[in-house]
Amino acid sequence: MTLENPDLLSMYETMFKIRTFESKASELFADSLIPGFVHLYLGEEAIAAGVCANLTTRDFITSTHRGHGHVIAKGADLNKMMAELFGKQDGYCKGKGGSMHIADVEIGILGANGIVGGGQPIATGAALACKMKKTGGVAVCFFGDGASNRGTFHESVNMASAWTLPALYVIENNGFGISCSIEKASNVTDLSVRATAYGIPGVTVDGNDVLAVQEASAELIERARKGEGPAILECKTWRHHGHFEGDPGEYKPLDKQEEWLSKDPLPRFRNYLLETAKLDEGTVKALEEKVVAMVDASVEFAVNSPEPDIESLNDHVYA
Ligand SMILES: Cc1ncc(C[n+]2csc(CCOP(=O)(O)OP(=O)(O)O)c2C)c(N)n1
Repeated sequence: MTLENPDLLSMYETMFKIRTFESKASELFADSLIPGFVHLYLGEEAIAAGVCANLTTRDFITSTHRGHGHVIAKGADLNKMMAELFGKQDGYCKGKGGSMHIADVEIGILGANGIVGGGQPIATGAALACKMKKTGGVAVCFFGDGASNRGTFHESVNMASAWTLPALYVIENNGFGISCSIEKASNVTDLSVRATAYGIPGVTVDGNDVLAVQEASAELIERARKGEGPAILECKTWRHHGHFEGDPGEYKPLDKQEEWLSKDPLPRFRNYLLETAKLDEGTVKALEEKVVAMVDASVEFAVNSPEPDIESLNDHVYA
């Protein structure tokens, strides 16, 4: 499928929104304005943007501890996200969940998740619901290479395959589970080969190439929608920062870090827009300025939001 310029620009907007929101979060965390843990998606933006370009509100996603990119790409509200990061009353979880618990069920965001692999059975259940209710929706499950070694991965993919569920399992292979390299954790080069064990398609793409991600996921999502069952998409990528903010990431080999920085998905796609899609620089710059203003506004919203009332400490915590 050839994308028209408005769709290309919209994917770039998503990527730039993630980059700007997270760069700001990194600064604010360093200034001690954001409490708790923050795991950034910087460098991996093309995956969420490329996959979610094929989804609508009837579709579901599950996310991870590194979830800002997924939820932004699925349409989450930046104000409510930033307020949640600040631990403020107007955040998605009224300030009680933080970065790893952002959810918006109305638009199909079934939650970031602090449990590695926790989204896999949830997405499988959502896919089963789509099938039983005949909504035509699909469930996309994002997770890392580390999570692809959990039992929940194998159980979920096997069930989805046996029941021909409309699910897509997206492995974001950034080379590390915390500081443990994928080479130490697995004996296969392309994690998508695991699909063979479940009799479903498995595809590996360059996760820093948003067009490759969009194209491969469009095909796998379309076949899931048509009732042809689940698939695995492995996107090879690299996280620019450490595992969490504050981790210097010294275990990342410098030559690899440099090689991947040269394949940064944002300038790469920006160049494509200007040179191949022939968009004019003014249009792209105007969009970038709009996004920067949105992110700045989200910080102002979060700063001005009240702290949660101490009386509400136990509200909405237990169901
Ligand atoms: C069930 C479980 N085990 C261990 C952890 C601790 N932990 C947090 S993130 C992480 C690594 C995850 O690696 P990966 O799935 O590759 O995602 P990435 O951080 O690279 O995006 C681990 C082991 C956890 N949160 N949950």
